[in-house]
Amino acid sequence: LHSNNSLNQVNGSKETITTEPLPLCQDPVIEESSPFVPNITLESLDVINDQLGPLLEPGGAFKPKDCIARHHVAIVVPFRDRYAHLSIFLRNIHKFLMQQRIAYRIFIIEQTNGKPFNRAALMNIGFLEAMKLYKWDCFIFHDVDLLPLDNRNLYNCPRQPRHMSVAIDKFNYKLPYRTIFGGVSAMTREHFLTVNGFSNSYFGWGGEDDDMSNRLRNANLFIARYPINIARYTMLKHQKEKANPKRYENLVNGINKIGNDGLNSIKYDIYSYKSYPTFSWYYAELKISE
Ligand code: UD2
Ligand code: MN
Repeated sequence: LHSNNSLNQVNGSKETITTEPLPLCQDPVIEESSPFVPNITLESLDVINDQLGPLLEPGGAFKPKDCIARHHVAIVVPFRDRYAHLSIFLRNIHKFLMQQRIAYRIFIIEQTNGKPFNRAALMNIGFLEAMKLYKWDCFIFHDVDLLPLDNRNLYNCPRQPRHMSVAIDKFNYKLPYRTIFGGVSAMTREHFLTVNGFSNSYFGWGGEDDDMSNRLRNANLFIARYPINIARYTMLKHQKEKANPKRYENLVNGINKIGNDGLNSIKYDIYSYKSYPTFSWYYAELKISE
């Protein structure tokens, strides 16, 4: 409420100027199929930052202007050495998300050189760093090379964890197997805390997503999914990473380690941090060993 005293003095009226409280945002309801067509031509990060920056708050954050967001979503992207994908991802994901009536911020968690890539540890770091900025209710863990293809794919967190990347062109738009949780997945803050985050034991390619799937089952959580015609994605081209030979062994032992391998055991330094117009960047050094 704002009352303008000087105005009252001048004309003697009791008039007050009030600001209506904003309504709560409504999730968009899209009945018909609504393709999102990503622009996958390469553009430099500088140009993307210049183009999209004015539409965003610094650090790649957004909230609707005309309503109060119902969902506060941290988008956490594990990253190293895929700059072409990063700029294509940013150019498209903001365009896609800005129309969803949610408040969100993009967290790019880059691993320093030295150790093999550890996607799961980076997501734990993303969770912890994001929580220092805001008490997000929803976390979406997102491969940098996946772009959504339908506007009905709403980026929020339902009662159960949601596997989002159900139908990817690379897998002929079919779910590879029932328990898959890799690619893009959504968990509430509570879900994530309940399972102690991801395991930090998976260095190199593979297994970390299945380990999370096991953690969820162990906590009596079930994987929800949008229908196959909505949860559609395209994967940008890349070479296949070398698979971690220990991934099966890790998976077998994983269930016994939930309580002491995860959010409560991750050790890292943030080597560098920067707020770019279209993303918040964390350069993280893992202090855990292979
Ligand atoms: C699958 C999963 C992925 C993960 C991975 C195994 C799907 C759709 N995707 O992806 O979620 O479980 O298998 O670990 O099921 N990355 C980098 N730099 C690297 C390596 C990886 O930035 O050097 C990041 C990047 O965000 C990438 C993601 O990690 O998209 C997954 O790695 P990938 O794309 O090489 O693996 P992929 O496609 O087999
Ligand atoms: Mn990939």
